Amino acid sequence: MRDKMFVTFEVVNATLLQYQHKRLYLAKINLFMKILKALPLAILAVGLYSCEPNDPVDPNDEEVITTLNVELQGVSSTATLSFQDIDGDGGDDPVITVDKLEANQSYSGSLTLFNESEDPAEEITPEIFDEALDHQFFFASTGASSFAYTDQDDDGNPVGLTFDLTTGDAGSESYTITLRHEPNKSATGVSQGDITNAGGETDIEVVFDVTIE
Ligand SMILES: [Ca+2]
Repeated sequence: MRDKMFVTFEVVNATLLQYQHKRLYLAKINLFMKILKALPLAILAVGLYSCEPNDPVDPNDEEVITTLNVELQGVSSTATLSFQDIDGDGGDDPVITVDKLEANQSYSGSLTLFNESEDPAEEITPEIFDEALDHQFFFASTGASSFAYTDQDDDGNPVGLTFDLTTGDAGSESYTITLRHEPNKSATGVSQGDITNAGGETDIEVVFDVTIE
């Protein structure tokens, strides 16, 4: 009887040992799998870190813009408005050229921007396109001409790199084109083109005196 009990105890003990070994083995496999899963993330993190540029460009920096060109495509004519001030505010006066516009005409408009204070000149348009969420152009006229956005950022808000212009009757008007950096696009009226509540910083503001005939 005592022998039998002892044997039974041995068997139970052996089974327990086996069970413990199995648990330990499973725990080891578990740890190995965890390391295996974490490895790609760790490699990715190291990879990302080493891709970090030595001289990171602050995305909040205002752009240096010396030149703004407005290309207008009408039904039967084209017109260009251009502003260039290589040395920035002060110093030399800006060079502004303006084509005459036709009265009561619809134009498809597009903007291009450059930093010509550098050699070679840098086109800024792609940067504004890439950072569309943080930029918006505003258009205003002293006359009957009206502007409508024809582009959108990823949130469905306007940018203004392209737009439609509808001119009014013959006469003289001033168009003001303003580029705001980090405007509040969801503030009242802003996505409709009203600069009043836009906030942010002005990257460039240009006034074109146009003749409509
Ligand atoms: Ca100047």
